[in-house]
Amino acid sequence: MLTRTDLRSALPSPAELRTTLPRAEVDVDAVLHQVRPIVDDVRARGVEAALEYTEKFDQVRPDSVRVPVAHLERALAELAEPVRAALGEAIARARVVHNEQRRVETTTRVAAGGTVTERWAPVQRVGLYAPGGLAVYPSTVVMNVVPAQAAGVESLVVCSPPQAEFGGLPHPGILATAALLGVDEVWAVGGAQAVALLTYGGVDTDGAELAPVDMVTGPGNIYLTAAKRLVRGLVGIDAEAGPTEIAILADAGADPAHVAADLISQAEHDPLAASVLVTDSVELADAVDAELARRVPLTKHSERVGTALRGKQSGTILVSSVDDGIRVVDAYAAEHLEIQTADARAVADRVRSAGAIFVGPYAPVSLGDYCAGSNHVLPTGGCARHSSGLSVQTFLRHIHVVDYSEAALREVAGHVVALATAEGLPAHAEAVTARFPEGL
Ligand code: HSO
Ligand code: ZN
Repeated sequence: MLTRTDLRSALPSPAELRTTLPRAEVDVDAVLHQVRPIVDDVRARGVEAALEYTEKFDQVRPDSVRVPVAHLERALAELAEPVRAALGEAIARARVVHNEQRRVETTTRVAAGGTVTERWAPVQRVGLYAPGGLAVYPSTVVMNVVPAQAAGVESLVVCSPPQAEFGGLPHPGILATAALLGVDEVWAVGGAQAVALLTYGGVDTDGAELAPVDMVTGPGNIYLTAAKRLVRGLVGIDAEAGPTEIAILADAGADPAHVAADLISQAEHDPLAASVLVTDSVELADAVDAELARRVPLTKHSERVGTALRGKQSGTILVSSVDDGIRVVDAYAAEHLEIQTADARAVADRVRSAGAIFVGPYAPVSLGDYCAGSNHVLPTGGCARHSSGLSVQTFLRHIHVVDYSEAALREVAGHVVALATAEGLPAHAEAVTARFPEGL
């Protein structure tokens, strides 16, 4: 079922691997021209424009953008008890992990009387996007909100498209999760119009202010990603999210049933999802294919899964050793990487690029999707080479606070003057010498 690429005779260089390895092509630039007019229109006409696009794309017009709090409370009251308990556990575990990531201020004494303090300040207001449609994931609301709250973000708005079948409200699972997390501001708006409204703010149908945010995070389809790309700079954004990916580095000792189940699990998200097996064992690759052939027809979303597994973004990569396998997964920089080899922890410790690493036979990606305590909003499309998933850090800015006494400035003044002069910026030098009229 998985297309094979045989790299056993010669391993391409890391740069060549980037183009050899299977990967979905997502051309965000290609939809920018469709998204830009929507963003511009919402900027110009605010809520009225956002509601028109909502009617057009979601086939529903909510009474107001902001969802009345009573609807959040009702959704929470109506949430099935096992789901409420599971979300509670997911939230508790994520909070333990993310609260520990909080930063402490550090002050460095650079010279006598001269210090630089690195102070951490949360982004003040954040918009967290939760998709609708096929991808209504309360767990993603958890994964966005928990780090923002742990960072100390004062003001949070969860944004999710209204759904006709829920009377023009976002999915009740999203509303209930927001309530469970203590978020009382939810906007019923989705897509590019949501990103624009979050960025520019507006006035709701009842005259209430919809305050603009400083940052927009959360996954979405290509149009949402394009909108985030357009407003980037005006607001902060997290890494651009593409279709989800799982790579599994496995040796002959891995259980093919587990490997197949995990490859299927992420393929379930999206026909464009990528499931990649990297192994030094042809026997394992054959056994995984047999397991896939057995399991795919039986799984609920078998069509979507089959499309994803047969797509050019998925496949098996045969390598001659686990060492080469590490080189391959490093070049691929998967959103999710499972290590199912002997000494899995030691192998995991050698990997340099992945959104998250799942070690050994009892850490399937599904665990991380919900209840590991780790975050599941992770860089896709190879972005793990330069970016990280959501964390407390995402929602923090550091501010360098420079505090020098007269003596400390005097001590280094000659160097500042020399550098300013060398750069042809005498006014910079004078800003220092002006403080010492009697000379340095
Ligand atoms: N695996 C997805 C997250 C998710 N899974 C949500 C289930 N629900 C991207 O990391
Ligand atoms: Zn998932």
